[in-house]
Amino acid sequence: MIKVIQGDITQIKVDAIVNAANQSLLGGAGLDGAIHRAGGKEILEACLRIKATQGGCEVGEAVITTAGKLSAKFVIHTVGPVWQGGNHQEDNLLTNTYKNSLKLAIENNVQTIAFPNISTGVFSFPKERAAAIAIKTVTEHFKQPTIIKEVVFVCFDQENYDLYVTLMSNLIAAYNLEKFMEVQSYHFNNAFNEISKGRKTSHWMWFIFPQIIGLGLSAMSMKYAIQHLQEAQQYLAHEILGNRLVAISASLLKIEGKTANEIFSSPDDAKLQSCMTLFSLVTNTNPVFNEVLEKYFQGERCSKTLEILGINEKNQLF
Ligand code: AR6
Repeated sequence: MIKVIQGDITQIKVDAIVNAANQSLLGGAGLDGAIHRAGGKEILEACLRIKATQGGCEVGEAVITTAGKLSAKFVIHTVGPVWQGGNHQEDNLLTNTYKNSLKLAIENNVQTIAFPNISTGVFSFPKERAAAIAIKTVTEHFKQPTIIKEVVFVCFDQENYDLYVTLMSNLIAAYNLEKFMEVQSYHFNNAFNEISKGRKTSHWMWFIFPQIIGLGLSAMSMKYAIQHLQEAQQYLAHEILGNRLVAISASLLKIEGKTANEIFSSPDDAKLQSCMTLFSLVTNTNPVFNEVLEKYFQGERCSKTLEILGINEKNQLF
């Protein structure tokens, strides 16, 4: 699991916190100074022992010490690159700080680890670029089996926090849309054929006509729930998913003389209303969703969906 919080990393209760150190390992300004001050002299003594045996720490590498008086068990000291314009291996070296810290964490049986925004202070690495590298490297890590249960990105300043939140939400949205792409590769054609013939006969409602989270409790409905209006917007803007939803909704308009219940049965007729309600609310949406609501539900939107989205029908619609 990956978490993003805003705060002081010296106060975080995890197995290991990561320090944005320098090659001397003797402490410094910024976070490095804060960690040594809060953790006490034991940390510096441990750093000195490492320095005596290996002479310091190279850029991109990491070493581990006690966390002294801090509530973490360990401090992993890693040395980020100084930003020199981007043509001095800065991206690779920053990637290595995250990779090598995680490697060292695993070797020491660390399961929860907190990272600061390495190199983005004194070392002046551009914050957005650094955030993208940090998130990508940690996300890649979780694609392999690992003993790490939780990575916490601890952002000190507002700018970094906002950047991490935005990048993480985009990543989650992309991941969610990928789920729909995968399942629809097996089921969309079949669903489209059934609707074209005027009768839904198999199980595909959740991932063909997606609905807002909170309507259903089944594992399927949770897995394919849309998290918020912004995600519905991204779904509709997706070249394949958006066009498919519009196409299958438009094919509903061609059916003559049947109610939603006769096409979908219960409760999928209600799910259709929820889905159409959700997508009708997307900014600059396609008119087809309102047309389906008109044709099958007398223009009435799903009240539960409106409630979950916090929309007052009287104020916003019609
Ligand atoms: N908790 C979390 N993050 C913090 C904290 C804190 N208590 N304090 C600062 N930050 P920096 P660097 C953030 O300068 O750029 C030292 O002198 C801060 O807002 O500490 O890798 C070392 O000895 C920033 O986003 O590290 C090196 O010489 C991030 O931590 C050099 O600075 C990193 O800022 C390393 O520079």
